[in-house]
Amino acid sequence: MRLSRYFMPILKENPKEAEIVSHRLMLRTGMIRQQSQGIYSWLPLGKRVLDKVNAIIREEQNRSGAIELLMPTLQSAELWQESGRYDAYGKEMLRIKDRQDRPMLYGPTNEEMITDIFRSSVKSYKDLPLNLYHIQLKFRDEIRPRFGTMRSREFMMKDAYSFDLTLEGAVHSYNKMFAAYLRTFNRLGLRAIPMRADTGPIGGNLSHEFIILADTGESEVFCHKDFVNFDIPGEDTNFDDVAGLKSIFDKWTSVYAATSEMHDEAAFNAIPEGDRLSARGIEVGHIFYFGTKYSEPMGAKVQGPDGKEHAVHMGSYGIGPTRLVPAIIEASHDENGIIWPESVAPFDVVVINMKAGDQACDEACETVYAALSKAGRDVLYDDRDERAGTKFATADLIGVPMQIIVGPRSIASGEVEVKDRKTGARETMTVEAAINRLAG
Ligand code: P5A
Repeated sequence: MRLSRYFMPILKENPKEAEIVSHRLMLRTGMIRQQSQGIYSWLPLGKRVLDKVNAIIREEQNRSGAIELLMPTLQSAELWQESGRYDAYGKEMLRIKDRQDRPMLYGPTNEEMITDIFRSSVKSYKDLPLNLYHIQLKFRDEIRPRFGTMRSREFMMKDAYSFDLTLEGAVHSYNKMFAAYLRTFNRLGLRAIPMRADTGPIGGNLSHEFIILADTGESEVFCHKDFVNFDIPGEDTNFDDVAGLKSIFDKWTSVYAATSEMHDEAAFNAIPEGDRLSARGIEVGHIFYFGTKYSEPMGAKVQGPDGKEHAVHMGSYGIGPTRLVPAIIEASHDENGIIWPESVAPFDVVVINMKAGDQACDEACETVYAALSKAGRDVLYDDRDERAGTKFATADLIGVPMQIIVGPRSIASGEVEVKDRKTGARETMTVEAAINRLAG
């Protein structure tokens, strides 16, 4: 991508309305734009990151055996009347009427709709277990939307829904998502801690929130320090291995961790003082087991091996991609801007032409840009007619992991500088060596 032809509306000043660093940096780099309170457009740079986050979420959901579909944002009120949640959900639900005066709503979550899909076609236990997910926009008319896309009214969610014949089956489905979440957040460069959590309007009594520790987080959390040393399940995790997945769950829930709603002061104080961690955190995921709360009233039943009808045991599992992007920034930035983990960086490499218009610089930049693009890297080429200092500041601000700096003096001897955004380490090498280094 040539920056001169791209759309990246960078702000020179720090936006006043932004209270936390991720919100400030997302606005300054032109990743997002507020359209009305708590409702955002994702501009091209932000969209690239969001897509990469979603691709990792999708890969790990698929790996665990979940199956992707896509449900609509608008739902009929009737479904919610069946489950009893239409009235119970309160003012957070945006209620609308269509031209025939039929009550509709902008979905805040999809338990009812997926239960309706399930009951319309699954009739036998032989078709279980089943886990269906989508990545879709949601709307919750939050009282206090704030911190940009961290807590917005319209936001994206990956929501998965599991169906099992028995409680034991449902617990295994829960453990699959538990392990998939540990892998997902780790690949996003984050250490998420699963904590016992309140279930709120979703329901049930088994639930974990996945929390990233950050001073700017909205949740107050309490846990044992040991979490930093726990192993993340590997790529070769067998998601059909019931005992194996249970041991992952048991390990990660073996030491104390709870959000303030579930906090048990006595249990926390039983931890040796030096091992206690009382901190703030960002909830990036939340998983629930709620049994037959929806399947019973909505008639989602299957025939069991005993020939009888059984309401299915269900769970639901959410991740917030549009919250994860700012959460990653909260965890990874410095005074000059964002430092993207490689896995979600909007570009892998930025090529900085210090003197656009200089023949040797232009040619070297074109060579590097073409070669790295051909090698499959996402390359941003800063070919703008701007001062070198402005270009360096932009590259640091937008946080692309590697920079190739092409200046008239060094290119005269066939050399460029390669800079690592995270460490700041710089190395001078030939154009060819730089290409080889960054192509892989
Ligand atoms: C689980 C999937 C649910 O809604 N139903 C379907 C269950 N859970 S939840 O905890 O309420 O939300 C899941 C995740 O969505 C993100 N999230 C938000 N992100 C941005 N702005 C918001 N206002 C917002 N509300 C929820 C969080 O990451 C949460 O863990």
